[in-house]
Order: sequence, then C-alpha cells, then structure tokens
Amino acid sequence: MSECIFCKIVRREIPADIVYEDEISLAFRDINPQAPTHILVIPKEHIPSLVDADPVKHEALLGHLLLVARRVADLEGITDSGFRIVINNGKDAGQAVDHLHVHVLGGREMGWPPG
Ligand code: DGP
Repeated sequence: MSECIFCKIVRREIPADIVYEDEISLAFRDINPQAPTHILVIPKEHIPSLVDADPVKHEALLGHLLLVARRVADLEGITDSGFRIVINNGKDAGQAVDHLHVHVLGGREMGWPPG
C-alpha cells in the first residue's frame, strides 16, 4: 500500500476537506492555503509528477484534471473574477508532494511573474 500522503487522502486514511470527486479524480482544500480559494485537484492513480505522465495512457486524464479544475473554480464562485492553475514539477519549482496535483488558486489578485 502506498505511503504517499495524497494516496492516503484518496483512500480516506487521513482527512481532507473534499470539494469534488469522480471516478478518476479528487479535489480538496490545500492544508496551507496561499489564497482565499486554494484547492488541489489530483488523479486517484499515483503519478509522481507531470513528467511521469505517459503521453498516450494519461492524455485524457490530464485533460480531465484541467476540466475538473475549471469546474472547481465554478463551484467556488471564482470563475468571473479569475483564477490561477499551477502545476509544480520538481525541485526548482518547489514540488513538495510527489503525487501529481493541480493547484487552483483564486479569490484575490495575483502578481506575475510568480515567485
Ligand atoms: P507542491 O509544493 O506543489 O508539491 O504543493 C503541495 C501542496 O500540498 C502544498 O500547498 C500543501 C499541500 N499539502 C501537503 N500535505 C497536505 C495534506 O496532508 N493535506 C492537504 N489538504 N494538503 C496538503
């Protein structure tokens, strides 16, 4: 059984504030929010990071995650004001959890470029 913290959330072994779920994805509030809305959208399948996604096998899954992110933004009421989608990949990007996740951030104005 995987020791991955997000796999444990998928299996309900540790709690999370889940806002959306379907057969292949789960969305829950980030434990350390960087904006009024900060939600993580993950595949239920353990894929360590974006570069580990298979170009053929995971093509539809990656599209699905983005569409779920859009849906979550709708559920949170931040579609009109705007929101940001972030995928951190690897050390320099600050990826801390080795389970592919899409950050959905909104509810405040954001700067560019990101830090
Ligand atoms: P990243 O730096 O892209 O790997 O972002 C990982 C995010 O995961 C970070 O913003 C904090 C969040 N996180 C880490 N552990 C937990 C947890 O146990 N529960 C929840 N809800 N979020 C977590």
